[in-house]
Amino acid sequence: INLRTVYAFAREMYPKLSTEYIQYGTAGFRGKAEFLDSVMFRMGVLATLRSRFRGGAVIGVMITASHNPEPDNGVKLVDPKGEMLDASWESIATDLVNVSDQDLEQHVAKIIKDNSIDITSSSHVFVGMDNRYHSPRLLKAVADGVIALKGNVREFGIVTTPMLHFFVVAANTKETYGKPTEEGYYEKLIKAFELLRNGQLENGNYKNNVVFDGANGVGARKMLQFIKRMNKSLNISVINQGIGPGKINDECGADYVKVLQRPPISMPVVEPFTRCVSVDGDADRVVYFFTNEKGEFQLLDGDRIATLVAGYLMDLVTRSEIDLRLGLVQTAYANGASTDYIVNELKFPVSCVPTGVKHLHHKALEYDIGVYFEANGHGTIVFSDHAKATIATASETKASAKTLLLLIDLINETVGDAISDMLLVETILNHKGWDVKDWISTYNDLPNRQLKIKVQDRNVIETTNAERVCVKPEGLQTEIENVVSNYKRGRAFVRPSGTEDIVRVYAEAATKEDTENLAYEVGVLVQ
Ligand code: NG1
Ligand code: ZN
Repeated sequence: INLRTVYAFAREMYPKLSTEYIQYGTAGFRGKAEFLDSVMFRMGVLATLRSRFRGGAVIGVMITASHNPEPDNGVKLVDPKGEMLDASWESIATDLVNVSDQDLEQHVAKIIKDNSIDITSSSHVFVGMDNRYHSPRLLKAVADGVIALKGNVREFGIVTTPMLHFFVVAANTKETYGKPTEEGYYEKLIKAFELLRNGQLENGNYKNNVVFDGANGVGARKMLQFIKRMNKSLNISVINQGIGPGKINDECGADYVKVLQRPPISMPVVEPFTRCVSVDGDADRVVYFFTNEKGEFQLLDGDRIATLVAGYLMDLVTRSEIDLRLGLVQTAYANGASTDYIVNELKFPVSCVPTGVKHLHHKALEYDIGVYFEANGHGTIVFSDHAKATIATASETKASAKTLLLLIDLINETVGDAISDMLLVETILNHKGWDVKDWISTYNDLPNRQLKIKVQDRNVIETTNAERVCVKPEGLQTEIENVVSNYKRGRAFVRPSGTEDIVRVYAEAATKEDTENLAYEVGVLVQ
């Protein structure tokens, strides 16, 4: 392989247009699409090297800016087991993207040497993208990066982020996880879902219909595909389908609904207490919401899903008379009331980790059954090999264990998957005979508020203790604590965002008014 080709490609087709430093953050590289061509090309190169480094295992590259606005795009790498790119390679990615075109060839040679990569070995890269109009152009750049290093590239076109993770894992497990195709994905989830329904479409308070807000993103398209393949086992009406003038995530989708705590645009008139679901632009996050009889908006976010799932799994494990270690992983953004409920009512072990799925996923792997969710609706459940074997054995005699076994197939263990998570929630509510009223009455959320604060350099803020305590700049934490102490059930923290050039403020307190004031006061301290 001649590394000259890499340089030639880069110079001729993907020149670096901006010298602004960019960093591989919580969700890979993000930015305005027009500056990302060279980033994409180089990530194609890196994915090829990473695949060779991992003995030829498939590496995934997903092109999306998730819940961010339409002009943005981004790219993240998926490691062989479906995990986010290993942290030790994040800095390799950052350095590679920031070198000049002139230095690129030498830099690639250095990565190869430093990591003892056999450049002649085989390499496999899977690429997927969301439905932003600039994604196809950027996908070509990634593919050219792979081709420049003579790797094998397989393009999946428009897919959700969790679908791409699924394909990577399916291919790397020699298809024991599933078939690495779009049909293979639908087939596995729908089969499990319909077996779990077992013909029982309505039960108690549970009604068999939902409204699905697709955020004008890929989730909408894929949900329409699900509907075509399902045996009317769930009536789903899809809004914000992404056809027409609606822009991705614009006044719709999981992030909008969660952060602004209001329904998305284009909501049809529905009966009070109708279950509504919002996913984000690449369908790895999901939240539920509804309006009550007074027309008030009510949110059921990632914390609600986590507690629902945790309680249900615990119940099944107990009834199956098997001994497995269950645990739930949250971040500092989890509503305090949800944590209290899990600890005091469900008596479920909980841990708190820094923001970002990689941290949650990693921690969840420490349990036999690890449930993890960010408050924004990003999460899933992972089962250890020991758990799978134990459940399989018990399923021969216990109906509850048989249900658990089917749930494993319904869950996309590789990463948070909005559609799979939604089908899981639907299954649990159906089995319990619950409507949203039953679900929301398990505990009362504390009012909470997030603010985005623009500062000169967000990285002057450093945190510890899973981001709940600020250690730099000095003195800020004491000031925050002083403010917080004036509020009943008050809690607040600040941290630099890993995906936007801002500092995030989170506040919760006993009343809505207190929460607003607390968030404001902490925001002022940061500015
Ligand atoms: P940052 O921008 O680092 O807060 C946001 C979300 C994360 C995660 C990433 C990736 C919040 C508060 N933060 O990260 O949970 O989802 O985006 O998409 O929701
Ligand atoms: Zn997303």
